Amino acid sequence: SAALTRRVACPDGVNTATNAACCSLFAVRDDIQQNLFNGAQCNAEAHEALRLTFHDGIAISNKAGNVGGADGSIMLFSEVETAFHANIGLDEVVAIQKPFVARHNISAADFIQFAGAVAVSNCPGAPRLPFFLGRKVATSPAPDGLVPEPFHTVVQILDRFADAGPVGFEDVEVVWALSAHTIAAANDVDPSAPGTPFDSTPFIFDTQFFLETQLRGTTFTGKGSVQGEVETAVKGVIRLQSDHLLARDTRTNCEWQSFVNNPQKLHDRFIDAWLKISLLGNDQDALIDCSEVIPEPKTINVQATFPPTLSNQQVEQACADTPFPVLKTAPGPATAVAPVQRNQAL
Ligand code: HEB
Repeated sequence: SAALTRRVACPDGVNTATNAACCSLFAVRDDIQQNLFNGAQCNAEAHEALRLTFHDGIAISNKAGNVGGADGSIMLFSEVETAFHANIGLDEVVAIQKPFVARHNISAADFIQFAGAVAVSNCPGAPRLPFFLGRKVATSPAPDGLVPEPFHTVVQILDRFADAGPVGFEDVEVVWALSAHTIAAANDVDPSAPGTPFDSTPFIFDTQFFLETQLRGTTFTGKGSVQGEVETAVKGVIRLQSDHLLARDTRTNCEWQSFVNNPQKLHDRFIDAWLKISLLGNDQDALIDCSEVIPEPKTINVQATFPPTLSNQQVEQACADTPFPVLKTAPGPATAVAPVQRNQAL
């Protein structure tokens, strides 16, 4: 109907929006694209912005009465929460993001999720994430122990997600959410190798992460054998023990494999899982849909490929129902994947 499509002119004189409340987000978007993501890049700051959405959102427990969630507590009570072991490294991210919140009319709760959605839009191949405005704002810090660690068991991780919010997450939804590790690196798992990516293409939102984690591990990047890390199949890449185990556990292995070379599923399910994370502690119906402010990501057309010299022979087949897809091997010799650098121009 006309009522649903009618747009309002924003006070900035440039933009229009379906809801006037979304107007202020255009300036926030333009500021972070320029000054946080260094010209709309899928850089380390963008990766960190996505990680922050998870660490703020997941800190809610059904057992403890569903206080918190995506409420900005990780920023508003950063002295408390960034000292938690699972939040290692996020003190810097929060410090970098705080001035943006200060100079715009937006809550920390909304800003964290908004910045994460914009960040993902900078990564070629990514889905366009939805953004809803108007979250409840934290009045106290989250308790410690609610953010999963890479050295946790599969049962611990699945139980934690199942307890996040009144509805919780199903086992398959945990796999969906982990698509985020396709644009990710670790700085603090092994501090001797900062910026070590989780797959060979940390600047592209593709399915390589699901493929590469299913390969037999043969080597460590960095000093190796630290808590939460297992061997990787690809030089220059780090594999979290948690990702390795979820790729192999009977509760999650077929779902994991189903993402390999399936970018459409990657899009659809990541939107579902991430939206849920971004709304934890809130009622979607009480928020305003401002998704139109999120940029449209660049599309890509890539086939999943085994990294050079590797093939179906290196697959540690875990899913009993379906054979692993038959895929080509990328040409050339095995070279080490480069670390993700801070302030890297891509
Ligand atoms: Fe994540 C990163 C763990 C989930 C997103 N991770 C990360 C790391 C770790 C993790 C350990 C590294 C850190 C450093 O720096 O060192 N996760 C984890 C676990 C889990 C997870 C255990 C559960 C299973 N994530 C997740 C999710 C998300 C994420 C769900 C979203 C959604 N992460 C992320 C990102 C990153 C990470 C984005 C990257 C960051 C950078 O690059 O910096």
